[in-house]
Amino acid sequence: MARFQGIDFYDLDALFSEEERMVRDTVRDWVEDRLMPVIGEAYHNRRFPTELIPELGELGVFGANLPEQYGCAELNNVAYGIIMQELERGDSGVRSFTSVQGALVMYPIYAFGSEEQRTDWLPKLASGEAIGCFGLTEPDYGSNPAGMITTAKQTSDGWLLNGAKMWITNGSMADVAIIWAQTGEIGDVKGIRGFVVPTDTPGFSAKDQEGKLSLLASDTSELVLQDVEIPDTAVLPGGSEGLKNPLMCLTQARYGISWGVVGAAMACFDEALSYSKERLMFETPIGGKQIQQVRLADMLTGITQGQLLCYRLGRMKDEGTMTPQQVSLAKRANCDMAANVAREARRLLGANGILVEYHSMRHMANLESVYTYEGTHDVHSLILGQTLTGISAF
Ligand code: TGC
Ligand code: FAD
Repeated sequence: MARFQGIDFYDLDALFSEEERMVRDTVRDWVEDRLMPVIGEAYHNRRFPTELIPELGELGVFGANLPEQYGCAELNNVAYGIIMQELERGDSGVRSFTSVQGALVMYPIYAFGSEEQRTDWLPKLASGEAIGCFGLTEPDYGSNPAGMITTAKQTSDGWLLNGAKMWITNGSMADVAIIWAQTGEIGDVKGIRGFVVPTDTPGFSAKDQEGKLSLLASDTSELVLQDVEIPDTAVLPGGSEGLKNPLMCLTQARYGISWGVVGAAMACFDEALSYSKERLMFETPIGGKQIQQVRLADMLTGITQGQLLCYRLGRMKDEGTMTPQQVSLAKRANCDMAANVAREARRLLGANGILVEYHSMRHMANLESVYTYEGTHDVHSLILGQTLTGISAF
């Protein structure tokens, strides 16, 4: 089979720097050579391909936009986005693993952590020697984390954590968890703080979420914190009070997702286009039928719009002008686009489209999770509605 080229209809390649193109080619080759041969089996067997973690570390994809001083690649945000795109071209679970590690674990330690927390954790997380997870969502507080009931009570020599976190990516594999907990009265958003919790602390446990039909090559777990005692040095001391710190982490992760899902859509488009040229029905390739050409034209249009959105968003992030609301628009639009492209690609493939050796159905199933996590499509609609009208409709 031909190596993946990736559709680039508006020649964005011409706008990327040499370094950005090099990053793309390196990660693209790694995905082609190392991930694609195992991803079907891993998905089918519901396992994250842990054997690839050291290679991902060597590639420098974890926290790739954070400083070299902490063992990171210190790339710009466009290059970081390109990494997400190329990884998700392989599988959303592998991109998710990487985004959680970088945007939701390394970023808060870097942005809100003490120097000791940074030097203790960032180099190990950058190399993949340590794995992290991010616990914000609770069983009854998904879209509305402000209501969380996991508590952190101050003791004479530290903190005592109690509660449960749900749907936590990398939860059972993690060495360290960033746990968000209420230090004041329940409902008082100003009391929410982040804690760096080693997962071998007594009272901390993780259990796999069973019964998933999406993101099968990804660890999703429930965390239970029962009288987990941690020292004062485990609090993330920096940033602001309340929910703003975790929401800032979400902005980083949503930015990466906006790029990532374009990669998944590009993979589905590529598969559908080659299939349309090869599959003969009624004695001609199905790609010669007008219905399939409309389908391909719609897919190409969505992908091209998504690529342009990411490119501009990335340049604004590098200039320091990007807003969380602009990220909401990109996350919302691109997840919707990618889910539609994957579904249409799967349909174009006919019965073969439901097989694991083709990729579109795996992407289609994965993208239902991506559409939901990091703020559902509806939540991002309401964020944009509030931005436009000044009225909260939550
Ligand atoms: P609200 O009053 O709007 O905001 C509180 C303060 O935070 C500021 N802010 C943000 N800052 C940075 N980035 C953002 N995205 C921000 N959104 C808000 C805001 O300006 C305010 O600052 P200040 O200075 O005025 O105090 O907070 P709210 O409680 O009303 O919540 C708003 C809402 C509903 C939009 C928020 O709760 C939300 O986004 N909910 C969705 C929850 C969510 O996305 N959870 C994701 C969990 S992690 C995950 O899914 C990982 S999946 C794996 C993977 O990433 O691959
Ligand atoms: P709910 O909030 O219960 O929403 C249910 C429905 O109601 C949705 O359609 C939603 O759009 C809608 N809705 C909610 N509020 C409103 C409103 N005000 N107006 C109109 N409609 C509304 N969380 C973490 O903290 N860390 C992780 O690593 C993590 N990984 C995840 C991995 C996977 C595979 C999945 C599926 C989820 C993960 N999550 C994680 C949780 C994820 O962020 C939440 O699932 C998401 O925020 C939605 O919360 P919920 O599932 O409780 O849905």
